[in-house]
Amino acid sequence: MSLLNWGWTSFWAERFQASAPTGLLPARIVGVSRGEFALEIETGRTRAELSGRLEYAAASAVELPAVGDWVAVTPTDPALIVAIVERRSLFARAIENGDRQPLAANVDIAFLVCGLDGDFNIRRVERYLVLAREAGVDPIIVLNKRDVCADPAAALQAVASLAPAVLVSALQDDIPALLGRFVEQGQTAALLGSSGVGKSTLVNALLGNTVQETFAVREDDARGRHTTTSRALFRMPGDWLLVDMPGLRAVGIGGSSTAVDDAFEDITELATQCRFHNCTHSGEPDCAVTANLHPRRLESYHKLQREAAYQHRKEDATAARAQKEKWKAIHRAHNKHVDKRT
Ligand SMILES: Nc1nc2c(ncn2[C@@H]2O[C@H](COP(=O)(O)OP(=O)(O)OP(=O)(O)O)[C@@H](O)[C@H]2O)c(=O)[nH]1
Ligand SMILES: [Mg+2]
Ligand SMILES: [Zn+2]
Repeated sequence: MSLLNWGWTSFWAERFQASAPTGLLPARIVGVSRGEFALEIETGRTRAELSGRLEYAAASAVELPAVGDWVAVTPTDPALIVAIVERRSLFARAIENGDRQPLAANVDIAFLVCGLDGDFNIRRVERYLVLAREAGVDPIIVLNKRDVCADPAAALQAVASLAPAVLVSALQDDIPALLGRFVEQGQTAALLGSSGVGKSTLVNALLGNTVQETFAVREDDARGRHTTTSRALFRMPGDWLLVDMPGLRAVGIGGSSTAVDDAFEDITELATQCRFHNCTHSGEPDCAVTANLHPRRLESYHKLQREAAYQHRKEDATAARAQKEKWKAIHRAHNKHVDKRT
């Protein structure tokens, strides 16, 4: 099977040529599960491991391969992943230690999936939109399970101003038609959303058969279980690609204040009418944002801005620490070298 089926274009060929050492093959990561990688090479599917060098040199988790990445591998079995081809986009979320966890790379379209069976929460949608802005990916809001919602039209209206949105039932509707129209041939999309919102059910509906296990969310353990446990890239009829992944419990945004602003374009627009050009929209006189925006949306904006600022400081500290460790390692290696000579 050809790499063309997995999104390979002249764009990637050029990027690969520009950076990959000779003798290595291009491959796309199509599965990541507990540090093991499945990939597609020109001749088909194979397993892969990280080269020690790539693993060792990574100062952050985002420097390790993620599903969707194009990589350079050795022609061995298992293949060794030697380098990551420069990414076009990266979905990542902030994790505890100031680092970021890569979720999916080289994604063109993000389907932000909500379930209208109780999971629906517009504040979480706002958070996902920030993540999409950070990644530089176009978001589509997918409101799933419309069949069990008393007023799906109201839910659609609540998000309609935020991003393109679509109301679906993974169990009843023509999902290839409803979602496929957002994705062009050769593009890669990803499904993001909490556990149980129906991401894997959508994958199955798109493929017309059951490739992903799904599981009913039970009241008592709805918080605890994830049915999907690995990240995987699937080929869709119509020749586009789709990432399914486990539901995200925590959606930690990164340290970009601009990404938050971009996700709240209504605020940026209103802010041009505030009396002070540096208005923070927190009690200044003649603030057009405070006057016109729903208080809960403004509160959400301030909260996300605070979180981005906090994350920014943490990322700075982590980066400084990683840099220090790198130098220490270099010095250690150097000293060893000197010891050997004497
Ligand atoms: N009524 C209804 N149920 C749905 C719909 N879509 C999915 N479900 C059900 O919701 C449950 C969870 O679906 P999954 O597809 O496993 O959810 P998921 O988002 O993949 O969950 P994780 O893999 O844990 O992240 C299953 O019982 C599905 O049958 C829908 O449109 N309507
Ligand atoms: Mg799933
Ligand atoms: Zn203001």
